[in-house]
Amino acid sequence: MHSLTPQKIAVFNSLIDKADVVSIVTHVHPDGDALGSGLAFKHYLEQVRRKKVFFWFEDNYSHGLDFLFTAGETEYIQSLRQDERKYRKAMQNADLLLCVDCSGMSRTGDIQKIFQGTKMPKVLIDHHLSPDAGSFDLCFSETEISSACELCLQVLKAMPDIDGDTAKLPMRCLTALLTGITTDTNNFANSVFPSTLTAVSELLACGVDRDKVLEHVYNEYPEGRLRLIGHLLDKGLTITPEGVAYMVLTRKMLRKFQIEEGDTQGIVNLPLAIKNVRVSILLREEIRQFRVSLRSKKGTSANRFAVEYFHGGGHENAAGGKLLIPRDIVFKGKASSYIEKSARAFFEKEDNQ
Ligand SMILES: [Mn+2]
Repeated sequence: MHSLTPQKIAVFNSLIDKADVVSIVTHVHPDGDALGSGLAFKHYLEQVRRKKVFFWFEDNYSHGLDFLFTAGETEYIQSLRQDERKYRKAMQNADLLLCVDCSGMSRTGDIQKIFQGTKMPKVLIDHHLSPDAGSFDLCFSETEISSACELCLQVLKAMPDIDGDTAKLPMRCLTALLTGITTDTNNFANSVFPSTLTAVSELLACGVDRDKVLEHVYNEYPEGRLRLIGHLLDKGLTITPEGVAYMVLTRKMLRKFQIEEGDTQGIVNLPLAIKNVRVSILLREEIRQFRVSLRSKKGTSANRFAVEYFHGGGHENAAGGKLLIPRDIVFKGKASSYIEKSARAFFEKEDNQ
């Protein structure tokens, strides 16, 4: 664990000491790991270090993650969203910026603009490939780890006031961490390392309610999500000869099945259950672009596919990107042929290596 040296922890600890107000940011379209790692630090900084904390993220999250927030917090976030100037100013005047679960500020969306040129120290805690370490004063980055939440737990445990004792962390912090580890490993189906199970074992020993996390995250979807999955798998799934499975989720479908932001999470994993599928791609229609999610089986790089054909990246077997209209395809009806062409080119290269 080379990113977690005592020197770096000491620097981070003194940056926290010197700060009264801390801003935390994470990636757009936040998932369980993004919210979990941001909230874990929020609760630690507020309850253990007595700091004022602003945690901000663009877009809404899946309803299954609502339980991470109290009703008052949700209301507060909504009120801030209505008064953009207020939160922008508050975040901009912070003494320390913490960026979690993204490889750099460019992944945080619009919010990045307000931190450009600001002088406050900036710290990155992340587990993606190729982090933008140069833009941060301090960087904790590991890729051989399940999630940002697992890395956050290691950093938090190394803090002098926690001193290796997970039980000293607030319960809401621990619940947030378990949520991120659970969702980023797809409920312990991928990216599980020995350290992951050790971390989770500690969280459970401290009394985190895993049943409650699972119930909220996996068993509270709206009905439309399951019906949409049925529709997509039956009518909208194509598998190329190279083993690339793809599905295109149109705005019309989202409307028909009453699907909200966040409710499509996990759908991209499903085609990997098919024997000859090596990569699964889900396109989601937006304005003048498709948002792209990619998953791959071991031995095939979703990251490389995303970098080469979708202006994106992420992890070796889970990545994301965009398909731009008209830059990549002339109109949205060309998405299928773009994927099929990319699949051929990608595997021609890959299989010749
Ligand atoms: Mn993550």
